[in-house]
Amino acid sequence: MKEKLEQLKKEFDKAIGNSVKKEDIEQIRVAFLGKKGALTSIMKEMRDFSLEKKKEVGQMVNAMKSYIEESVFEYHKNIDEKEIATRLNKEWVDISWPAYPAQGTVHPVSTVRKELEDLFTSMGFEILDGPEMENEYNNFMALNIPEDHPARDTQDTFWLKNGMLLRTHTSPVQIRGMEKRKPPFKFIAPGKTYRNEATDASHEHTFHQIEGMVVDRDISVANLIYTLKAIISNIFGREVEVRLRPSYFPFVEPGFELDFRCQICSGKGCSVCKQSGWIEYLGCGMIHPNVLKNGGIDTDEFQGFAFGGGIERLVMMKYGIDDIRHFHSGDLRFLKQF
Ligand code: FA5
Repeated sequence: MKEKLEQLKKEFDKAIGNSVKKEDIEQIRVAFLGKKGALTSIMKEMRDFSLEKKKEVGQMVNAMKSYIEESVFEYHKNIDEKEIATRLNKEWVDISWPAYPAQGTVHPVSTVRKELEDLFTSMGFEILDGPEMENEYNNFMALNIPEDHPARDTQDTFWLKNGMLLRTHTSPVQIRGMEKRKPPFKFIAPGKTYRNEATDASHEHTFHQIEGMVVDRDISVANLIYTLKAIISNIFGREVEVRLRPSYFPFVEPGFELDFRCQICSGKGCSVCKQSGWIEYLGCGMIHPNVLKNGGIDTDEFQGFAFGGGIERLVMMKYGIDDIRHFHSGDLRFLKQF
């Protein structure tokens, strides 16, 4: 048996020594270790051996098996290394080469959002962030919108299986902001919002809003109007006709809406402004005392104003974009213009 194994080793060494391809090595492995392989046949012969002989021969067979397995592994490794070396000789990377300039462009919504943030911070506002997955309390209840309130119908909601929702507006950040601050304070909260509604030239299911909140002593509607006018004239860098009209939001009293003269049709009427000549841009007003109380604020001493506007609509008016759906289209011809 010992001679047989030595002979097998010689045959194996000869076979593997001549192989240069991985497939050849695999064939050799099967020829020696496979079900019908040479070493496997020797192992079958051991069945009739005495226990003592089995033990003695078994050790030799196992040693031979390990030798073949290790050799196969080494040969595979050598071939891999040779292949890598050949590739490295042919292909090379000059790590001192400068990086290519970025190919993309900044999304127009991000550009205007940044402009808004810079403007507001220059006026002393903090920037707050809030989660897009919100709870019902912050999105509705704490904003004076109980469960059966008709105002919920104006913001069709994506409810989640875990009982939470995708925030329908940035106003829940008002609640989060108040809980962590003592007045006086002023902050903005830009971010993504979601509504389960049909899309058209001026409505998306996913869009951005910017919320603003100012709480201090002696705050009035005049402060609100001044702030909004300052922001709008800076963002456009030109005169844009706006109008403020009374409106209703349960979390402000009195409440208003601010509209732009439609910049797409110069007020003549088009699909974006639904032939009205005006684009609704934001809701605003003096913060309702119930909301301030929900935020733990003493309403005898402090008042405040709040506003929430759609960033896409602002970008549309600024650049004359005639359909809000372009923003999420991923169309490079659109995006490369900015
Ligand atoms: C609100 O979301 C209130 N939270 C705003 C507010 C804040 C009022 C603070 C008072 C005080 P409204 O649903 O009207 O209100 O939305 C505000 C703005 O978001 C709209 O004027 C519009 O510019 C934008 N907007 C609303 N729905 C959409 C939509 N589906 N697609 C694109 N923009 C939208």
